Amino acid sequence: MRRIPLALVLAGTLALTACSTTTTFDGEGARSDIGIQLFQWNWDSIARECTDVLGPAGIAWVLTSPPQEHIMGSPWWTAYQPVSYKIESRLGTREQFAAMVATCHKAGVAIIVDAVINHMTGQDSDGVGWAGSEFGHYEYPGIYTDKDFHHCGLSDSDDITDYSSAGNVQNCELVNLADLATETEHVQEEIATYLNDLRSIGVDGFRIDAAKHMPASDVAEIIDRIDGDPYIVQEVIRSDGEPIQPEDYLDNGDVFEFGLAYQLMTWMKTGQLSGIANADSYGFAPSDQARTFVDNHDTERNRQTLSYRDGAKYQLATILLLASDYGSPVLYSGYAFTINNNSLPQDEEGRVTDVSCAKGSAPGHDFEDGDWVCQHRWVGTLGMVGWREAVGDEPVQDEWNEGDAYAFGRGSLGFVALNASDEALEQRFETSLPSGSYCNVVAAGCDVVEVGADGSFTATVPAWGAVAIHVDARP
Ligand code: LM2
Ligand code: CA
Repeated sequence: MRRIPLALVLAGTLALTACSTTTTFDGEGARSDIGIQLFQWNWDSIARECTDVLGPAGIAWVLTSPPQEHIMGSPWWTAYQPVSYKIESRLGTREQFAAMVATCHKAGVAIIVDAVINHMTGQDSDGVGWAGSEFGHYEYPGIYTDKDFHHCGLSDSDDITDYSSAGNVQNCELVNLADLATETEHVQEEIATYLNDLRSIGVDGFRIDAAKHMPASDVAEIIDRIDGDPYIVQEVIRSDGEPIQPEDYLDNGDVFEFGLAYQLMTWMKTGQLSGIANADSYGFAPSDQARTFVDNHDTERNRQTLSYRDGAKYQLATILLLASDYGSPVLYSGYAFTINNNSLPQDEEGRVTDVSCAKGSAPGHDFEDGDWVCQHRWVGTLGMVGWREAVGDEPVQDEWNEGDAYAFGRGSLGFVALNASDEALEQRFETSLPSGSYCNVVAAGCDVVEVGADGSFTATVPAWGAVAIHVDARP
């Protein structure tokens, strides 16, 4: 299994006063290559989750929501309109942020920050940000003035209007968001100062938000200015026929593979789960630089992928994602909503309130707006996190494929059978596992599976469910 090159302070606390001397960690200490996006979780809640769940499960890192000062307002997306680079937001104070980093490190979990660096706000009138900084659309006192922004002149509003033109996509405004002149020395320096401030607190890496909207060479120059060797994953949404593709950014670091997320939804509809064994034939990014996912905060809203709403199907897609040898997975955990813009759980001042998981540890519940879904705690997901750790780098083998069902092993260490249909499936599977008793790790408790001397077992795979066994989970 590919392990991520992160700077991780395993020994816990890195004092706030320490400069950029993060201990470089080459991935040895991480038990898995699995990341998780905890969307809009506040810092105190992430810290607790690292200690209670993520560290014990062997999750390598958490992707946080943007930590910088943002515009006022109740929707979640205020976070994507930076007002300054103060680490002071609805998710918590700088002190709370630093405490989270230290706590997660102690639990063996690295912190990756969502870095919003393509733009500032999209507000046409002047305002005051969350931490009290004044701003205008193209004026951020002490940081940026009008000359630091693009005014592309390619459309009436200066908004992006043409995704077939790289210049339009990279120099015009994404939904009116003031577009930084990322090719300039000054802008690169301000951004790097922000990212290095985060590094000084112990942050291990960055998600580069809206990377498609910046030339790959600008992103490279910014990364060059960052201290040490942070982990980088870039958001470049794949869309066929566009001039800018994720592959253009591979020299800078990893990329999210949106193509796989779209296919996972398709495969759950067509029952062609075995398609994942041929991921390379779909024109996806190379496996060792692909960050795979079932959904993220944007796609669960624009409905281009499955989401928690799809219940058992979503769980099944997550099981397939974690079992696959293509790419390295990023789990997602957010809150329930019916309208994209609303329902972020918050107090009267707008502070995001602490997470408490609303429902049980399996899909199949109805959620109220604002409920924290905690889909990463579902038994099938946590069970497969352990399964992925157990099978390591072993190759896919012993594939079996019939109708809407698909099964495969990873060497002689683990085997999984998935059933994408409304009917339960009783089937005999041939595996390379040693004979003996195993626990089905995607079911609650230990549902025993007996593997015979010839390596085969017979099991009932539930409708829209799976059976997964591995050598480290025995009764
Ligand atoms: C991203 N990646 O490239 C984020 O993943 C995505 O969540 C962000 O959009 C986007 N890029 C900008 O960082 C979100 C949200 C938008 C929202 C923006 C800015 O999906 O709806 O736009 O954040 O907050 C909102 C309004 C939009 C308005 C804009 C500017 O929805 O109508 O445009 O603010 O005021 C006039
Ligand atoms: Ca841009």
